[in-house]
Amino acid sequence: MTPPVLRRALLLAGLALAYSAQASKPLVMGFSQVGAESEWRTANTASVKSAAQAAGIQLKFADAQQKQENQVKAIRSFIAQKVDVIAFSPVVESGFETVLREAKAAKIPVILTDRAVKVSDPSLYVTFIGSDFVEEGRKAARWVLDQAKDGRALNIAELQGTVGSAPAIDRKKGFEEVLKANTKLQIIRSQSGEFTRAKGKEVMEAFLKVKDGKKIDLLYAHNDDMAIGAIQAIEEAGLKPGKDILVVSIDGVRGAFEAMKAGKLNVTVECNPLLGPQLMQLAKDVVAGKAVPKRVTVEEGVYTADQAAAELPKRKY
Ligand code: GZL
Repeated sequence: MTPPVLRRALLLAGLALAYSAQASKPLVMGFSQVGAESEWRTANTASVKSAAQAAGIQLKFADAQQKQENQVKAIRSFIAQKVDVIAFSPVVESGFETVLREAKAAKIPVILTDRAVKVSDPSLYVTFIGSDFVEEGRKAARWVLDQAKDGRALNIAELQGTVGSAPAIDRKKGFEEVLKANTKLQIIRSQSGEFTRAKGKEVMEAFLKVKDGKKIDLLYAHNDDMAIGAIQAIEEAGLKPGKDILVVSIDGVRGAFEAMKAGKLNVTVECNPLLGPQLMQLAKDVVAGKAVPKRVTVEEGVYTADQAAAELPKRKY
């Protein structure tokens, strides 16, 4: 019969071992990424993966190839694997409520990164870290207003991002909100280029073929990749991008700085993809039960063609 003192010592030793094993077990994060559609996304994925490694977080990474059903499947899989935390960038705003309720029922905290969701119950996610897309749209429109200070009229073509996605909805909203200050500035063509170079080029080719007697003076693209595709279409139509057709876009990726340096893009509104380090710290705080803000924003600037050459060597993505 083990004496009570020895029994208690063995129990405490067992508890200490169990605790230290638990404490040394790496935090496991399930991450569902939109896809690999743009330079921005590539930089965002690299930031998430390198930050997870630096933070000692075990990352289960799933690329949804821009399909919502793949994101729902990935989140369900993370729930089944009993990860400690789920993080994802929702490809579109709606249609995630059911699977987020499943995560809540499984007591797995969810962090939104990059893009937001529309849900009836805000407790379905703990926090959202990402840019203010409405403000990005406003910044783009403010540059356009400045170009038209001399009273000129501008016909605008708009390449929208993925239909139903937060950046596409909000960048359009912010742009139109500011643009209405000048009725001579009119959006005459608008269609989704799905945030990709290929689709951006294809849609711009179609814009340029429309025979309605209206000349396109300016292109507003919701991301640099579509702008770069459209620039190719403009050149193939025998026009000078950045001059015959002014080009305004969003993201601030390296390709945009190269296009500005070449005089083919006029301005890019920065959208910071390097969310990895902040995301990993949020995950650790959430799992440790610490209070975190419901909304975490990121710092971003606006870069014009005259700044491109000096800025290019400094760009981190
Ligand atoms: C914005 C991000 C958008 C980028 C695009 O935070 O969701 O998706 O602007 C990317 O380049 O495809």
